[in-house]
Amino acid sequence: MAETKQISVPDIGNFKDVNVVEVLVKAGDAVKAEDSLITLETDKATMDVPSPSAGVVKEVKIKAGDKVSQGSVILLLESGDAAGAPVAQPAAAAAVSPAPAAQTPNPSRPPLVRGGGAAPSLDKGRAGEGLAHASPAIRRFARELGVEVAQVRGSGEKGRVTKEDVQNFIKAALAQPRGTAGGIGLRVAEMPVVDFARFGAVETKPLSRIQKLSGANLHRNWVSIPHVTQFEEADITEMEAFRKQLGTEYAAQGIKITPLAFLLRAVVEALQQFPDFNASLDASGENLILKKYFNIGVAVDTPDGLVVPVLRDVNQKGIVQLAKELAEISGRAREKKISAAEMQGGGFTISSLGGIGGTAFTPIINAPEVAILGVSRSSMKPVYRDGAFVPRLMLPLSLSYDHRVIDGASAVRFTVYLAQTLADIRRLAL
Ligand code: CAO
Repeated sequence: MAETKQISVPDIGNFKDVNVVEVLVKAGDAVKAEDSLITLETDKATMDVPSPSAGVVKEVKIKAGDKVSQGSVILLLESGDAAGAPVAQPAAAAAVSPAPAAQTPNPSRPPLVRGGGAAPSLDKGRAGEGLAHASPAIRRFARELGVEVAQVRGSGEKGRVTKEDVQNFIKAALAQPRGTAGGIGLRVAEMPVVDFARFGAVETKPLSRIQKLSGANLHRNWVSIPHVTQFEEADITEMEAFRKQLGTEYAAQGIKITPLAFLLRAVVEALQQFPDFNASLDASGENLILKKYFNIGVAVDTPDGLVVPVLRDVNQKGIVQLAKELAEISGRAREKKISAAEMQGGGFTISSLGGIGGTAFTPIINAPEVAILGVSRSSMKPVYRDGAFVPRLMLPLSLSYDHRVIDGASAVRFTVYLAQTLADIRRLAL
């Protein structure tokens, strides 16, 4: 049975004749318990008065600009339930958000909720929302739509951001021309749509599922991270001699020892010396999370595209063990038998194209990691030593790094250290 109730301003502390800056509902609106009805503003704070119960607004008794105190009638609410929706006192108390309340200039201010009735929720603006003037309800509305209130121009009283302002902001964003990369404010010219068949025979080949998934990530990483690539050459003449020797010993057991197993160990060695390379920026972009574990992703080329399984705790494993795990995990990757969990938790990635060829390349960082090592094919080169050219096997390394986190000097120190470690693999035993 329907019942019409008067909803009035609850206890708002010592405030009297408080300015109504916004009326958020109109006659005919259906509201839920805790929906904001009006916004009040004192010289100290802005507060929303939530509805104590669900119902339909019959008549609004106040307008923006009115002055109200505790007990002033806000509106008539017809509830669908004779008993009225319960006024959830604990929830009402929770409506006073602790963080903004803590920012109230007068800490000895009495609590806003006493006894029954819904409490107004206070909001003085959150960090990052800068000087924007908006009620808690509008802030919530904007947050739900992913809009930063600080970016919205307020058209209300004293530059207050209204619901319409937020809606107009979204409309304007949606009306941006296609080709605008959202989120990072990058505007690029639209890609031309060309009918290639006008110039000769063509065939349409859909991208694989992996290509589509990794493509989106690669694109994001490429445009949002300032990449720099540092090149280096490591003298792996001795390492190769040792690898061949090991290879012969382990071939009987079916274990193939490739240069990548050595690289994994050497990279961990370098990461231990330079912890910033085994790290990620946190969500605020203001802190670096240093990882104390050494999980290394390895890019694996599969018929369906690139996948990056992660080898765990590489610091705790020897070359032979790593060679075994590499063969096993890259084999499973090619058979599409890698789980999502096996591709997570990395701190650094190696992309080795050395089995195929190449002299150098610029790998794309596997965000949120901050660096990736590209490896190309080793070749014999004349190296000038002690007054003469000597033939040495040189391995090209290409380290791409996030320049927000790593500076050029650190990057070259890292690659020099890595090259020295590979040149003298006795260091790996240290
Ligand atoms: N220089 C010279 N030879 C190399 C080498 C290098 N840097 N790296 C590997 N080789 C040799 C190996 O010793 C092996 O030689 P043999 O067959 O004579 O013993 C041969 O090349 C093939 O090696 P492999 O590729 O089977 O093994 P791997 O451990 O080097 O690499 C894996 C494993 C999974 C990383 C690799 O197969 C792969 O998929 N690489 C492609 C990664 C990729 O696509 N990256 C691109 C990312 S960006 O798009």
